[in-house]
Amino acid sequence: MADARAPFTTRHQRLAQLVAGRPRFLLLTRSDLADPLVTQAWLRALTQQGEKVVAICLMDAQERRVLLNRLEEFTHALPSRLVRLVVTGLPNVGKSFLINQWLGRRRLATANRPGVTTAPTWVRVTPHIAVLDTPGVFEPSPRSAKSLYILAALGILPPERYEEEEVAAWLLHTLWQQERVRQLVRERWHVPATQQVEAVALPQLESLAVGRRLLRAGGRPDTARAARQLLTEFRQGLWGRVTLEMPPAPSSAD
Ligand SMILES: Nc1nc2c(ncn2[C@@H]2O[C@H](COP(=O)(O)OP(=O)(O)OP(=O)(O)O)[C@@H](O)[C@H]2O)c(=O)[nH]1
Ligand SMILES: [Mg+2]
Repeated sequence: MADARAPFTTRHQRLAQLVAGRPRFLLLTRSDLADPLVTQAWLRALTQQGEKVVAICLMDAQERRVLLNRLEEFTHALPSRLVRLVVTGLPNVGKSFLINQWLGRRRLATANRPGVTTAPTWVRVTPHIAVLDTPGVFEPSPRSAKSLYILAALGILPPERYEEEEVAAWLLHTLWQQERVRQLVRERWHVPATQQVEAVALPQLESLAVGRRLLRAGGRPDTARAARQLLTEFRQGLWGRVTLEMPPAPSSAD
């Protein structure tokens, strides 16, 4: 499983090698929070690369039913009496949540933060299918500063591994060019459209803190509180449906 808002960065790159030769599905979760047009483009690009891929909002019962029916159809076509599925991916992408929904009860711990599952657990979801829930795993080190910012912004990286102000400033800087996001954030933070907001990230954070009257003693903008609120609201989808990375351009063979 990976996050539809950053399908490249939130995908475990070595997994394809590790499970080579076995059937696998890629689920892009939180599709309700991603830009739908960009998600379509990702699905096309990944399908072209030979992936079996589905974008899904795991909160949507109908979408979950369609997915589970597809998985059941697939496993019933296999010769073995008991099919074992491993659900794997980075932290907080919804692995345990999906398995609970499949079971119809809260068998596994879930929460909207990384690092909830701490040990692999087998769960029998139907007489024919056993599923292994696994703790979210990271690659040994993030590939770049950008990938670290993306993982932090999406709530996949544990909070002790990043500075909230730095990540919120990066997010603002990255998304400020998008008119739709700019308008939403200005409105929510009471920064009038007429007021100049610097394109440089930290002063931007300061303008927003002032807009919401988040001030420290002495009247200085409280950028730490502004950053925390911005990140929380981004993760709740209050900046609109936003995808943080674009798919590769279609190959000429298409
Ligand atoms: N809006 C939205 N929220 C989702 C979606 N999928 C999962 N979530 C939320 O994400 C939370 C995290 O899910 P978990 O199942 O605990 O994540 P996990 O992948 O098991 O995480 P670790 O155990 O840390 O590896 C859930 O509690 C849901 O509230 C989705 O498609 N859309
Ligand atoms: Mg889990």
